[in-house]
Amino acid sequence: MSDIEIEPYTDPAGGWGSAKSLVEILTREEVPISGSAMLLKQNKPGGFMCVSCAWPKPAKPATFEYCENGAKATAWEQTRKRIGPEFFAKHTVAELLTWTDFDLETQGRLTHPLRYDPASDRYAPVSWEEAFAEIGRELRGFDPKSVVYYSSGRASLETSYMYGLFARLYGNNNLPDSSNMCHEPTSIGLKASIGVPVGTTVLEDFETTDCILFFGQNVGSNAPRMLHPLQDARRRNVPIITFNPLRERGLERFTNPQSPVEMLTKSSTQISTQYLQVKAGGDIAAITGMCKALFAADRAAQAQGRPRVLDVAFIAEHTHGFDAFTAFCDGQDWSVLETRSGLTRAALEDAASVYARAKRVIGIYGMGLTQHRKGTETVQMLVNLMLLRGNIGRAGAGLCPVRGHSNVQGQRTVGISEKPEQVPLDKLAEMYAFTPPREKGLNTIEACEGIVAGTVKAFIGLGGNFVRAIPDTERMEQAWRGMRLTVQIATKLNRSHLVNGTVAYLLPCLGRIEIDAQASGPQAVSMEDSTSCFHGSVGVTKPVSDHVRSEPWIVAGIAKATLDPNPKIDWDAWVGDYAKVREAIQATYPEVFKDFNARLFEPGGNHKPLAARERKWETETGKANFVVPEGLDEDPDMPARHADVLDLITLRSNDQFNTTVYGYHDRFRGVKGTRSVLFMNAADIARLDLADGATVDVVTESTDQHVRAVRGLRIVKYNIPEGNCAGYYPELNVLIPLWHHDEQAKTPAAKAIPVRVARTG
Ligand SMILES: Nc1nc2c(c(=O)[nH]1)N[C@H]1C(S)=C(S)[C@@H](COP(=O)(O)OP(=O)(O)OC[C@H]3O[C@@H](n4cnc5c(=O)[nH]c(N)nc54)[C@H](O)[C@@H]3O)O[C@H]1N2
Ligand SMILES: Nc1nc2c(c(=O)[nH]1)N[C@H]1C(S)=C(S)[C@@H](COP(=O)(O)OP(=O)(O)OC[C@H]3O[C@@H](n4cnc5c(=O)[nH]c(N)nc54)[C@H](O)[C@@H]3O)O[C@H]1N2
Ligand SMILES: [Mo]
Repeated sequence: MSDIEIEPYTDPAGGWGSAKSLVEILTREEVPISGSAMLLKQNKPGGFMCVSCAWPKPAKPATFEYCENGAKATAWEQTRKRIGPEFFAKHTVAELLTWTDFDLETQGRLTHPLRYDPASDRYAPVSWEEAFAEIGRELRGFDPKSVVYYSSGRASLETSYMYGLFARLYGNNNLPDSSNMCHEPTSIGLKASIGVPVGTTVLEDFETTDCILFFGQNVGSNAPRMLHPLQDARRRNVPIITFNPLRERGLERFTNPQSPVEMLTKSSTQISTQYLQVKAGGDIAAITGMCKALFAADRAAQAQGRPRVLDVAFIAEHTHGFDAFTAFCDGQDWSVLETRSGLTRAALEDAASVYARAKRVIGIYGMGLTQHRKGTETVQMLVNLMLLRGNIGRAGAGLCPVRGHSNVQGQRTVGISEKPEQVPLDKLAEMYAFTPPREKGLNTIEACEGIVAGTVKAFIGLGGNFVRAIPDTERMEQAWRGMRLTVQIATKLNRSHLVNGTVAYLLPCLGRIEIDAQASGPQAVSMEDSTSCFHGSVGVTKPVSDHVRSEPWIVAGIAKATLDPNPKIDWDAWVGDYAKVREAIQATYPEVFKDFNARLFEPGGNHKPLAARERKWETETGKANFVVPEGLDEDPDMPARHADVLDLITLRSNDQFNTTVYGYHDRFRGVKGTRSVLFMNAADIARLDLADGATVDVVTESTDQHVRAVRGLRIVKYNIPEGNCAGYYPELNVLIPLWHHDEQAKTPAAKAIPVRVARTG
């Protein structure tokens, strides 16, 4: 770790800072810059799909269709560094548990299958045959309901289909996914509101939109390629109204690092035309304010005989619940809306009038809306706003939830779901001649509750870093060790591999960028992007070691060792030729995956049909539903709170991918050399008698008896609303109570955690 430097960053997102940061990581991971020819194949038909975010891959890609953080993810996976048996012989698990997330992953790629040896407290090499035999023997001994099959959102459609099928053949729907911690409020909220569980926009919609609303997504760090369509939209003078408690650099200014002219002239584009620093959890109030302003403008227009502001024809033909929603908005008091949102009436009226002038509006959002106690309602509130002017189901308009992992949406599409009703179980029963379990499975929070209660006894992880990503780290780590079996399929070492069950395996797999050679030759895999387009992906580099295996091969290996043979499933044939898995996927979902193999490399991807795009509403009412929120309160069960309690936002730096910490430089926020910081508003610092740069402890304000604390954070005075503070995930996950989740989707409410801050000591 280098010395700590904290100073505000004034350059735009992208630009020279991005180019420099990229060279740094390629050098550190010993990926030759010339070898970055690899990067030229990123996100191109016939090349590999980025392992970072899920932003769509354009049909006409740029020469360099990657961003700083996508290239970092590539370098991180394709590092020359390796950790083999010698490393594990040298370090006990107890010792490794004292290392940081960065130190663990930066050791390099896992090269051998490993089994935990309790006697020496070390991981030791084991053959694949022995590993599968013991895992199979163990799995056969459990009640199927007590086993959890987690996926982290990166594995391909092919692997995911096999994995989901395996869990059901085994006898449960316990298929939690990182999506449970991420966009589950989208899956639930949008399905109930408009009949599809995903966004309704595609990349082309950005070319014709004339207004963008941007809620709670940090584009500069977490989906930087999206800055290109945003920059194009700004060049057409499209207003972008941003709602975010923090002034994020990428939402302010952007220099395209791939434009020589912009780089040489140091020119940049202003991204947001209005920047509304809403309070954490204040979006329901903010959107209610905008709706209220629209209703008022509509009534004024009617009174004066001008054209209506609301799209009354759309509302009448296509929606349900309009009157109740009108009554809800009419019943809200402006002063309460101002307090709850932290925004002025004038600012909200202004935003509403820009929205009302636009014919085609896109609503973009990320974790700032979903990771709340009322996450699902907040997403539905954005839908309500869009419905008022018919902004769903036509070109240039719609909803754009920015998904996280590169195939998280796709995993749901092919059956990774704890909700049996989302899976064509009858079809699976017919195809594979078995009786699929019908009982609802465990989602992430329920799996955690089961682990605490001792009812979950085994955990299989297809990627990810579950123990680090979930809330209540300390409690969960303790409970975790009570499990009998933990199996982790992974590329790099992380903390979840060290907090292990009695019998523990760590199985190294190929990354997507590597050549995956099977019986029929090199294989392609596929994924679904944020805009519901499927893309093929082909590995281009030599595998990191002769002992690593592909994810489909590993899943098949565990399945064969665990299940009785099924004459309808030839796991080996699937592994030998992934095109056969795609045929099975197509047979299971004929409409979604029509001509799947033939269309695998279609430029821009193969878009799946979405009823809402055609204004067909597959909801209970057969209409698009206005959904009235229960109230404006972010946290329904906190008792009247003391003025000293702040709402803590946990978020990502520009130098990480989720729990993968690439380094200690959050360039855009001006923090270098440390992640132990707490961003605070100057007025709060003064009121609580603290000081910029002071060291503080943060303690969760909770209604239960557990003490949750993080000690020794350094205060960074920051432009953030009074009453809010912010710091980094996953280090602060210890502060989130397990029960602090969205009421409907059970997504951990990582964006507004009530805490107290006090000087250390
Ligand atoms: N480089 C990189 N790319 C990534 C990831 C990564 O870690 N690194 N992670 C991937 C994954 S899995 C995901 S889910 C996405 C995550 O991408 P984001 O959705 O951008 O997630 P966060 O970094 O958590 O930031 C959320 C943003 O919401 C704002 N915010 C917080 N609370 C509120 C609120 O109450 N209201 C509003 N309006 N805004 C709020 C924060 O200030 C922050 O700018 O990115 C994906 N892409
Ligand atoms: N406080 C707080 N908590 C959060 C969030 C937050 O904003 N705040 N965000 C939540 C969100 S949105 C998400 S998506 C989750 C993320 O939770 P996860 O998806 O579980 O975590 P990741 O950090 O993405 O997982 C990283 C690990 O994946 C493994 N890996 C990488 N590539 C591959 C691969 O190709 N195959 C396999 N098998 N393994 C691979 C590596 O071993 C690496 O260490 O965290 C959630 N937790
Ligand atoms: Mo995510």
